[in-house]
Amino acid sequence: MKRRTLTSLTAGLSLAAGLFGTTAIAADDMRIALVVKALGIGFFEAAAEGAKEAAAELGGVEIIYTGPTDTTAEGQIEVINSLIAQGVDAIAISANDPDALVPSLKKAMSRGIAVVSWDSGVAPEGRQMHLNPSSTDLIGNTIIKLAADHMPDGGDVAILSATATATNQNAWIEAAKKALPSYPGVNLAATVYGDDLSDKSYREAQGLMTSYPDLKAIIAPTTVGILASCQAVTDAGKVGEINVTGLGLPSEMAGCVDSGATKSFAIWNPIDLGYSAVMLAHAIAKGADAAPGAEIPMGRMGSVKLDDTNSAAMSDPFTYDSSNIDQFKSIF
Ligand code: RAM
Repeated sequence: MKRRTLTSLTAGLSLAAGLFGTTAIAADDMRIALVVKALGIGFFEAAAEGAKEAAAELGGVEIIYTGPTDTTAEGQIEVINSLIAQGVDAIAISANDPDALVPSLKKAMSRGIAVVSWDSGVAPEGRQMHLNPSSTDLIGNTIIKLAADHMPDGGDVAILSATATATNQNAWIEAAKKALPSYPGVNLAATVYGDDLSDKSYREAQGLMTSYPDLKAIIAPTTVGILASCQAVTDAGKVGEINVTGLGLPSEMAGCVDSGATKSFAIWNPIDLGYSAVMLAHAIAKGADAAPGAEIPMGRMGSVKLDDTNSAAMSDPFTYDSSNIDQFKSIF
């Protein structure tokens, strides 16, 4: 009897779902939205792979991979509002701005949607927890060291970042500036913004070469910016003069390492990051307590312990150069 009731209920739901053009989901299924800075960025596509891996492992989880077409907070607000309307169970977001998204994410949380940020954070009042890829100070020091290691005589370097409001890049740049005094002779001449758009980043790199003719390195803490800078330096015939470094994907940077435009660069595993973000969003949506000191499991990645801002870090960045790039370029 009970079974028959359940069957007819399911049939009814399927019919209703069919009428509204959606797929019927079982009562304990969960929809987790992985919201990225913008669509079309290789780093986020790799994270989405990890997100899908987590969903398959958890079972009954659907991943909605979404984001605006450009790296703006306005675009992400539209995406968030539509996810609220769809009634997703959790939002895991890499933010284009720490503050601008807070009102819409607060609205999401007030409707019972679990909200976590990952990669690029949201201010604490707009999310339940934040997952950094790695320690901010470590990343800041790493990006300066990558340049300094190849500048025995010191000289000018410039940073080519993503957007001027990106939480992650701004935190890394601040940490890089703090680390600078440990590298005497290395002078940060300018910081410019390519908005994680290839063409804008390329033009900004060209501008740096014009404004600073003695530039020794471009440091781009963005996968889009580092690749565009490598292309600009290559096209300007300055390989060997200007070292392009920062944070990149081995799959995208292999040619730059082969040509010598990039001596070395760093990154953490973006697949693991997307996987971890989904594991955390799932745990919190299921009721895990996101409070300072709490330890939250994230599947094969172990667990993280939240600090007093409900943030945690995944793992250390890894450095790639001609000795190991071939091993990794087909992975991410
Ligand atoms: C770009 C994005 C992302 C950042 C990486 C390193 O893909 O800006 O947020 O973490 O670079």
